Amino acid sequence: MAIKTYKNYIDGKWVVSSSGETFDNINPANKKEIIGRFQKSNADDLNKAVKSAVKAQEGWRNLPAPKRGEILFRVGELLTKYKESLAEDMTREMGKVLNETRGDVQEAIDLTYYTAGEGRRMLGETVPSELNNKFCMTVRMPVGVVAAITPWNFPIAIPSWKLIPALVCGNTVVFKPASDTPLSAYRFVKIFEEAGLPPGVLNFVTGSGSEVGEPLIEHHSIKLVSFTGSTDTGAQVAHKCAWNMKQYSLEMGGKNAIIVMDDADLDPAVEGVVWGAFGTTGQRCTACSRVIVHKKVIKKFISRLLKRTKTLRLGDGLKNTTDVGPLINEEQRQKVLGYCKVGVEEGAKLLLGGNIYNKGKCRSGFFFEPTLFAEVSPKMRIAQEEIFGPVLSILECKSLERAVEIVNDSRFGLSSAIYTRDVNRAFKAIEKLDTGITYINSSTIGAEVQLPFGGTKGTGNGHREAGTTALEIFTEWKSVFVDYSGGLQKAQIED
Ligand code: UN1
Repeated sequence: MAIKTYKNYIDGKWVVSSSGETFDNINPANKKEIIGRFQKSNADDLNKAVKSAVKAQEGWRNLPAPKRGEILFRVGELLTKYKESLAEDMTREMGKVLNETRGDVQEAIDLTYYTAGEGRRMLGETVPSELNNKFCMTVRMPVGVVAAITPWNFPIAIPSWKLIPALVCGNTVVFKPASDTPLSAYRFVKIFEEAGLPPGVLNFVTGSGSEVGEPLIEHHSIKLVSFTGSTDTGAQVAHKCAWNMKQYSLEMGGKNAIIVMDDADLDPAVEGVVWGAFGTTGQRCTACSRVIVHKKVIKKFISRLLKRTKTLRLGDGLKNTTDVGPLINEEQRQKVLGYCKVGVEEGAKLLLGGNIYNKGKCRSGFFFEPTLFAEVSPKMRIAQEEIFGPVLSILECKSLERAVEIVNDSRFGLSSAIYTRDVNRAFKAIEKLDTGITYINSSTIGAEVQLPFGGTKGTGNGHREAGTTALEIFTEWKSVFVDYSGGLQKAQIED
């Protein structure tokens, strides 16, 4: 079959890059399969995209918000209509199993329906004035042109967290997706086009971080950068934006942990840990990469966990016999392998896995064995650094207080969980765990869109995506004072 070449979307037109070059998008479950060719764009393309977003700004912000919301509702309908084929394309380019790519699209549908309704809410406040005959209120205004820079692990869900609220709030957008998953991003953009989004309101440019991402962040017309990705890149985004007085919202790494107390129901705890650690092949920022188990139950827990983890079947995510797909690319696989070596060197006990998986058809993909390390101590690198792969560290604790200390001894603060049947312990954990998300008797993954998503410390910069909190990122407040006294009234001044 001929390999299709996909274009950029600028000012409502599908156009090739002025570089004249493309890059290949490959299937991580079978690296010989080229899924498509995408534009290797450069600063010139990017400038055109920003220019088009600037041009479209006035018209889009003047369209009443409920009308903007209506277009986005159509996006939700089209995502629903194409859900299955979007999921299939996503599995082919990203590797995670079909059930999870369906979930990825579903998360975008949920987010879209939830957030499109903001077109008829976008609540401000009315508050009393200190003077008679004066009315005070707040209204939300668009920020301007937004840059959306997104990762490959949730190729449609995470872009939806940015594009949908940005657009409903009246901003225009330049969208640069990760180079490992441009097809899902392309299909998402096609849906906006089909839904009737006016030209220039959403622009799509594929290419590398250095050739597209950097000039995008630095472009003087970009008012806000919404970025999800690694903490190192996020820090660079922050520096650049701070220097140019731009706003930025960052969603970065995690080193999420599940606590299993001695009173926990162990079977659901094992299921929750396996789902959190090996779902999406461990490539979620919410993935469970540490489990902290009470001394009294650790032996039993480990034996059940080991048995359960051994049942996981690796393979092509398109097959319904597969539980765990490949990693995204060779670079990521080498990184994960490197961490497994570090774990052994540091003295952790390798219970399972620890290596590249090359059996049968998996030989042609970037597969890695589900890995369990026991006897991990809190300061080891495998207990501190984000691995972004199917590697779980098991740590021991003697009390809830100690378990909480271990969870919080991290530069990240995204998601945490505790398995316990004791309501007092559950509430203590909610109070003490320093993360943006906490689950009781559930895994660290699977946040729902109507709640804020994000984390403390090195995970973010204080913002939260999704929920109504997304509006805090994508709008500016305006405070309005209406004086209907017919004279001059002075606030704060005594007559
Ligand atoms: C991510 O890992 O980057 O909570 C996003 C979850 C998903 C989103 C994860 N709803 O696991």
